[in-house]
Amino acid sequence: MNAGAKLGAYGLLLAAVLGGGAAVGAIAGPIDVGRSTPHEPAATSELPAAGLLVSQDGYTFEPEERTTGGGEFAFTITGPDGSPVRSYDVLHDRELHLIVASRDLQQYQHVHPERDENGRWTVDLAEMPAGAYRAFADFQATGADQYTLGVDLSVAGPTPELVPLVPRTTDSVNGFYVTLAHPPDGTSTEVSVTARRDGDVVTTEPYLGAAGHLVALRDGDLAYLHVHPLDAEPAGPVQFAVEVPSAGRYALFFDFKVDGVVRTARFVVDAPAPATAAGHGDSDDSDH
Ligand SMILES: [Cu+2]
Repeated sequence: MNAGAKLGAYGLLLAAVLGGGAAVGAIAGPIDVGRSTPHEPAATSELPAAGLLVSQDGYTFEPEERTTGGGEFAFTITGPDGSPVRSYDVLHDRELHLIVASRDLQQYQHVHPERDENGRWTVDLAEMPAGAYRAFADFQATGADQYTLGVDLSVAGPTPELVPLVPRTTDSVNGFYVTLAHPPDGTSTEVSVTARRDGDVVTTEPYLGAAGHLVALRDGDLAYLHVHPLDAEPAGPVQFAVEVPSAGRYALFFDFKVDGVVRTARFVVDAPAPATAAGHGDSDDSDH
């Protein structure tokens, strides 16, 4: 394994690639995002937001139950031939990443199910408050593209009042104080994150083949963003590139490992409008 925490800067850079513009408005999630811009849509969105479809190119995310109170969650990914996929490529150290987030983006779990020889995946989920959830399966069947398929789940019970999602750049998690800074920029959003324990900056341990794992979900429809770690080494700033499909509010969930324990810090940021969109005043040399 790896040594314990070392002193050092600990950061995260989030580069928002704001290319898709309003074209993403054509991809309707189960809940209307209500944020489509009034501008002319860009010609194409080369990287449509993931996680909005339960089935894509013949691959389908099929949970055995659509309600959960925690405990075992079982599902299969069926392939174009209709049978469960039984051969996967490894992405970020795992064959499949399962993310469960509440619709209000207050609850989050990132777990790694186990697969049996028949292609049935099972994992124990922690208990979650009543409400509406979405589960995401991020995987790459051997010989196919990478997909992130999403399905709605519910946790029965009296639903608590909806908590509004407000920007937040600090989080406290199990003795760690984690801060996020992102200097505003017209064409990208750069974010650096520092985790401290007892006032000392800590360096994360390798987790899922990188210095940490970041998932970004869009407020409104829970679009699941493509995130690419830019640094494999935990020492020094940790950098990610996040392909933001539209201006809007995003929740960022940063899984980091220290002393062998994985923890999650949660932030909320407002990504700027794409510089190429008409009427955005911050960039005057756009070529569109
Ligand atoms: Cu994972």
